[in-house]
Amino acid sequence: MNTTPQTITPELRRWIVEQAQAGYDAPSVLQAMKASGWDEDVAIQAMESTLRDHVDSLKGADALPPAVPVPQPRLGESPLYLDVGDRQVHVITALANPRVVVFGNLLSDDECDELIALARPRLARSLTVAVRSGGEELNADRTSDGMFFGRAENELARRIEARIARLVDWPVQNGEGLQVLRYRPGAEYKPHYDYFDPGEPGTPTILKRGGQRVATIIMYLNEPERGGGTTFPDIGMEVAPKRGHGVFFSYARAHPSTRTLHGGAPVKAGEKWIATKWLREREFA
Ligand code: PD2
Ligand code: ZN
Repeated sequence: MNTTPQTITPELRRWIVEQAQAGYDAPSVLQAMKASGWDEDVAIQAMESTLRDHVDSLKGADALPPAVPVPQPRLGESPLYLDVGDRQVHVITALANPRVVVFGNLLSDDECDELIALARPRLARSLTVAVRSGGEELNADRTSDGMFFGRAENELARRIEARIARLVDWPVQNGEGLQVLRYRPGAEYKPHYDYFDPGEPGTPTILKRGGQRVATIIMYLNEPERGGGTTFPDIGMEVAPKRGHGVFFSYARAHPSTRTLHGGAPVKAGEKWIATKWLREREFA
């Protein structure tokens, strides 16, 4: 005699998922359900629909955002130098996955000095984009002082922007203005991703202007005595802050699978100055 009510309750669905997670195969679960009075057809239907829905919910949670095109230095034939019009940039180190390229001779000593001189009077304690509101806020993970140049704000910014556009083959209009940061001894930038977190409520507002960030170039304007490297914890890499050098990395989706977690290690002695250029998917107007 069958006295079990044959309705598929949330409790039953939870139990089915638990059995599957515990490693029981479908015939065993079916057997257990039949033994406790379930009609075989109802039990099969319950298992099928529950497990299909469960797999779909996992897909939704784990789904990667779609990959988008990213800036790419032309490294196809392993050149030692890249001609960017007004100078030959040196290819020091190139990693394919994640795409990380260290460049030398990206900026001249005079350009580094001029950027520092123009930025110094405008420095303020660094803000980061507040992911909740889309505004800006003080961030304890970033203990540097900084400022932004407007894009093409002066002749030097224009020259560097045009050079980078050519270096990584990406429209100059898709770049944010250059940011300059100064780290004093002890200052650091804790590991983070440069893309905007799609899960944060402020992100849709930020993305209206130019879409996602898809690549970063950090340029070193001076040399601290010790410390201050740019670290990539997922790949165990540290880029030395060598004056005139720059590190480029790209991220085709706003997701940790890009392995572009990176940070500015604490400066142990001296000061560290950098200029950062972030590149967007579309025109950053
Ligand atoms: O100063 C750095 O090395 C550093 C590290 C991580 C800079 C940035 N991120 C950045 O400007 O986004
Ligand atoms: Zn960063």
